[in-house]
Amino acid sequence: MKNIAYIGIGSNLGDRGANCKKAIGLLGELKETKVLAASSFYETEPVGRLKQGWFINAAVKLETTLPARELFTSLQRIEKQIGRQHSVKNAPRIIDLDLLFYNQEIINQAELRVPHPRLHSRRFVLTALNEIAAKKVHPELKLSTSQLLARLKDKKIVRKIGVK
Ligand code: PH2
Ligand code: MG
Ligand code: MG
Repeated sequence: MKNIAYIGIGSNLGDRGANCKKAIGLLGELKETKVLAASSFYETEPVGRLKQGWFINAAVKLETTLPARELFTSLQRIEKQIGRQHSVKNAPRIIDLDLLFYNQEIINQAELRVPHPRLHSRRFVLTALNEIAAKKVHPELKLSTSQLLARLKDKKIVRKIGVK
């Protein structure tokens, strides 16, 4: 069965653009997985209490036969492969791959929540997602990405940068 998943990509350590590009390449190499669309890259002001460097963020659309749980462990494997060290929550990271949506599924497990629990309140996610999934409806909030973006309160800076 073909499944559609959206992945949020972020990096604020090292060569941020190269890290994101590498992640997209590795996502495309996953078993029976194709990258159907990729957003532009955005430079984004960090969200959260921790003082840290600006991020590069992007989003991609995947078609995959991997079940959500397997896709999630594959994302963790790719994060490791690119060199992510897991330290404290929300610490600066070489790469962060978040499973934003998996079909219209709602998953509430200890380690894995889909849709991503904070996607609707973050401009850096919604701006990238809106490029490739403006009409996609959030299965819990019943609003499309463009509707979520229109009513968003987050005022953090998100600016498109040229490179992909
Ligand atoms: N990720 C976080 C916390 N804050 N801020 C930006 N701009 N971009 C991110 O990807 C990001 C963040 C935790 O995953
Ligand atoms: Mg994240
Ligand atoms: Mg993450």
